[in-house]
Amino acid sequence: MLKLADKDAILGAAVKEAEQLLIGREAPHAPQEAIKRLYWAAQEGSVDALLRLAAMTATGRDIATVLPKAAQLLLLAANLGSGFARDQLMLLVDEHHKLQFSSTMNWSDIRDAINIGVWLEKPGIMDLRQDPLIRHVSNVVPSQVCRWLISRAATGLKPALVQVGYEGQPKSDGSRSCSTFMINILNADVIISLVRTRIGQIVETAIERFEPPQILHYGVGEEFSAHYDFLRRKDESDPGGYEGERASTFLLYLNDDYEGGRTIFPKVELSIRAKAGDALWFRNLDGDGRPDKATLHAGTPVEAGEKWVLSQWIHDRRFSAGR
Ligand SMILES: O=C(O)CCC(=O)C(=O)O
Repeated sequence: MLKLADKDAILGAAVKEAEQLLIGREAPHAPQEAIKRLYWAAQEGSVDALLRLAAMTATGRDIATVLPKAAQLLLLAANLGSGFARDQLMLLVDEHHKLQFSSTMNWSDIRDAINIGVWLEKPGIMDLRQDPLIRHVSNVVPSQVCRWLISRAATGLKPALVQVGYEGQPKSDGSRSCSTFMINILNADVIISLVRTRIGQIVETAIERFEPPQILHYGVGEEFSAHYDFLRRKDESDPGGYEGERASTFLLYLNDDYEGGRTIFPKVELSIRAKAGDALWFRNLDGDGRPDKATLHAGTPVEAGEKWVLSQWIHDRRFSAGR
C-alpha cells in the first residue's frame, strides 16, 4: 500500500503536470489532457485538483449553469479540509442563511443557501458618451466580492508593466506607477472566474476573447498616466504575429474610499468617479474598427487612501496569449 507521503507526491506531480499542459509551458498546450489528469487527481483526493477544476468550471457563458457545478467542487475540497474552498463557499452563500460549515456537509445541505441571485442581478447600463462609446455599468458585483478580489490581489502585487505594440514582453516605462496582480489560469479561483463570466454576460462577449485580467492597486501619489488601451502595430503590413485588437476595456472599481484617482478621458473632457462594484466599459476602436485616439485615458494620482480596480481588456477575436 502507498504511504500517505508517496500518494501526496504522486498527486502533486499529476497536478503540476496538468498545470503545465494548461498553460503550454514546458509541455504542449493540451487542456483536455490536463482536465483528465485533474479529474483523476481529484478523485484520488487532491484538494489542489478540486480547486483548479472548480475555478475552471466557474468560467463559462452562463452563471446559472456554472455556479452550482463550481460550488459542488468547492464543497468537496472544503470537506477535505481546504479553508480556501470554505471561504469561497461562504462568500457564495446568502448572508441570511448564516451557514455553519461542518466537514460532513453534503450538497443538499448547502444547495439552497447558495445565492445565485446576486450574480444574475440586472446591471444598469448608461451611455456617458456615444463617440467614443463610454458606458457606466452599475451593480456588476456586490461589495463582498470586491473585498475578496482585493484580498486576493494584495498577496501578489508586482510593479505595473506596459505592453507597447504587438510584440515583445511588457516593460516598465514609467507611465504606470501603480502595481498589479496578474490573474491567470493558475491563480484564478471560483470567485474570480465568476466575475469574468459575469462581465462576459454583461458585454455579451465570449470569455475566449478576454485577456487575462489584472487588478490594479494605487497608493497615494500613484497614477496611470494618459494612454490608449489598443495595441499599436509597428508596421501595418507586418504579416507575422497577432493581428487582433483590444476592442474594448471593462474597468471594475473595487473600492471607493479614496480621494483623487479619477478615471479621465482628456480628449472628450470626461472625468469619472464610480462606486465600488460599478464599472466603466468603453470601446477602443472607432466605427471602422480602427484604433480611436479619442479614447486616450488616465487614472489620476490618488490623493488619500488606496484605489483598487480590476481591468479587463476584451479583444475582437479569440485571445490565447498569456494563459
Ligand atoms: O485606474 C484607472 O482609473 C484607469 C485604469 C486604466 O486606464 C487601464 O486599466 O487601462
